[in-house]
Amino acid sequence: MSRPPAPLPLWPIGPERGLPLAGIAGARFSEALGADGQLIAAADLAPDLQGRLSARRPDLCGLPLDRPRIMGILNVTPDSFSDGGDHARRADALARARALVAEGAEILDIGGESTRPGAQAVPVAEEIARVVPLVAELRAAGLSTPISVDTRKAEVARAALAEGADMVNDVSALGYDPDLAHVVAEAGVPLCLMHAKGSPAEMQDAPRYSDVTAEVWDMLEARIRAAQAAGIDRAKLLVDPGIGFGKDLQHNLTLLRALPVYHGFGLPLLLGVSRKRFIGTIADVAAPKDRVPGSVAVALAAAQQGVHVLRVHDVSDTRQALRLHRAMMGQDE
Ligand code: HH2
Repeated sequence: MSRPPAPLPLWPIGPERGLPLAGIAGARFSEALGADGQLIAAADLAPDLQGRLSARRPDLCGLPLDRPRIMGILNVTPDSFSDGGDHARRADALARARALVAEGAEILDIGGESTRPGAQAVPVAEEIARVVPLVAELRAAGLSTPISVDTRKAEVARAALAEGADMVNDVSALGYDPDLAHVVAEAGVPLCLMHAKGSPAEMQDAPRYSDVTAEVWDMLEARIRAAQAAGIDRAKLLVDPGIGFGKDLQHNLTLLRALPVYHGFGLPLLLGVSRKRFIGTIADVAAPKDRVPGSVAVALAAAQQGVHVLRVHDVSDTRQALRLHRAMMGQDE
């Protein structure tokens, strides 16, 4: 299927019009924009596309996806681009996990391998040693917040799931480790498929697309099919256009404007923009930790477009912004 028309989100002023947008309470659309620029009334879209664009998504790890959810990032790496080394010691990681939950993180995304541009792969044993005892300790300490393991590797995912992780976030969309799909299928857990072009080591060496929105669509569609062929239930999948993964500034902006296109899969959308380089470039802010206002601005724009999960470092800032956004949408806390 080539990429379908993109629903145009409505700011909720006046009487409710059109169809619900991706099952987000208060969000609607009455028109969609076709790939060739034509406007199509929501009522004139094919019924199956109408359904995919507007249906409520299945709950994620027990969280209803009728509002954007906050995924707090916990990198237990020495070299992540914005917080590398901050939580490499176990005690610091445990404290950070608790702080993220206290600030309002609804899912924790724990990663033991940096995928920043230029990063080299981490050996499996090393990644397991960074991530898995931390998951076990968090569960032993009674933490009940859902945990996502951010890994491309089957063995890391298997070990983390065995210790109580609830989902897998794969920045290679099953393109790195052929066994990961089977681990996820067997465990029956949710899986985020993120688009990346190339591997972290060389992905920012002049990435090229003729139509980035369509190419990201096509790759995600192929990976959804591959996941299903491996026995993963489609209802367990999330998709993510992979901001900054083999994309230059213009590619990132094009994708951020086109986010509603990806509602055409009928799946939850996850987005990770927090502190990323394009924010520093546009706002002229060199230090990743100083990019919070820009990160929150993009998160809100994404929420407005019906994104279901926002992957962020700065949880309390994002939560405050989302609470105001919900109030403006006429929705209760
Ligand atoms: N971005 C990063 C890592 N994992 N997962 C998804 N689904 N989407 C993303 O955009 C995404 C991701 C990179 O950010 P970070 O974890 O902060 O840095 P690093 O890879 O250097 O650890």
